Amino acid sequence: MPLGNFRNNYLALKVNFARLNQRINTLAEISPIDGGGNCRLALTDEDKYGRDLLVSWMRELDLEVSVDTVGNIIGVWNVGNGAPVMSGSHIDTVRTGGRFDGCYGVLAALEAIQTCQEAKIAPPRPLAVGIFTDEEGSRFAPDMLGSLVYVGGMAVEQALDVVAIDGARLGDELARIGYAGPAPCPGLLPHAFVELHIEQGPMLEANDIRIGAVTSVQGISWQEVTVLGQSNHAGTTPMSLRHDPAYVAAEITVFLRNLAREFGGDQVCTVGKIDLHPNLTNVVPAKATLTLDVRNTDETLLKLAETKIAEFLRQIATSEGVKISTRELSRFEPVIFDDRVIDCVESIAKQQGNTVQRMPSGAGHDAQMLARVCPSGMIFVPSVKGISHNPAEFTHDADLEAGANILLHTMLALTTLESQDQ
Ligand code: HGY
Ligand code: MN
Ligand code: MN
Repeated sequence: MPLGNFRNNYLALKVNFARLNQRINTLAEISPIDGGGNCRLALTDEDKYGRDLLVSWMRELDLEVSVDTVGNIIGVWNVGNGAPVMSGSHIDTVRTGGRFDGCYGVLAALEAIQTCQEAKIAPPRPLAVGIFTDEEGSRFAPDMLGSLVYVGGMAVEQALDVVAIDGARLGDELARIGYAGPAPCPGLLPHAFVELHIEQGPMLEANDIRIGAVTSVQGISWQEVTVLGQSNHAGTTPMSLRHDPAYVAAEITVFLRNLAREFGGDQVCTVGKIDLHPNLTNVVPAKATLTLDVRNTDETLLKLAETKIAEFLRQIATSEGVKISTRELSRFEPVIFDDRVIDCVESIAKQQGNTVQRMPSGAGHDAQMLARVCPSGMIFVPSVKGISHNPAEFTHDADLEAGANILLHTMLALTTLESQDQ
């Protein structure tokens, strides 16, 4: 990999892990939930408080802070010349989130910059940290919305009109929390991008490996399914006369489980959200609204899964006498990261004495959007018992520290990555 030896003068440089850990814990004090996690859904007041804290830390480091039209926050340490090497992730959480998902990557990037500043290093390029809006997509779909707009994959106007699961309009919420910024999207083009993240799955722990050099992100297909039936009396309506959306929603859930079993391999299917109306004990529901999260590393198989699901919906609509409509919430094809970035992560991880393996990402990440515009990659550290999107999400200090040191040196190494067109 054509990398200069800029960082060779600083091979012994290490992050201040106590400071990084302190920041992780301080951010985790904003909207804590039982079990040690957080609830900071995108663009809520809780998200705002987290944003305000991160911006204050960026300013303490004299970063040039900009907020763009969909609320992405970019902090740049203006040293050297040219496009920056950027790292970052997200600080919004799912409703039952852990303290590391996204936050660890943002704070480790901030720590990497502060470490360089204190060591009086002068990288040949600026270093930047990005905090991308609404990575989770739980409140406003699609997921990775902020980084998607940042790279020009979604129009700002379209993003601002996205309506949340609670009915709020994204643009209104941005303005309400004071993060409707002036900076344009597409945003500042990085020279390269690298994201540090917890694995959120069981692979590294099961293989007793400390670091993942992430090769790709699997394809993601989210859709909302609305089933309209006929509300009726739970006591008087014979089973043969029912058009019951709750039953249809249950059959769809079972169908997805069986489809994943039939496909095997990387296929995963989730029904994470089911809303019934009127949602009362003694009423056969009128309506069921459910979400389907279907993923595979193989785009052909993902498309086949979508086709099979659509066929099943048609069949059960007929057999149960209900009306079924669908709405796409997210659709991203699998993304392959840049070989040079993967090589860099892997070689630095080994140089620093870590076990490392190449692996795909089961979760979506902002890096998959930055990969559309610049050489990008990711670093994973293990999740204990593979648990995430759960307050019990946990990663051991030694793994957190190792990941942050690999991020520090990967960012420095990427400052001398030759541009493809060079
Ligand atoms: O859904 C995901 O994969 C990520 O957590 N946004
Ligand atoms: Mn995440
Ligand atoms: Mn997440």
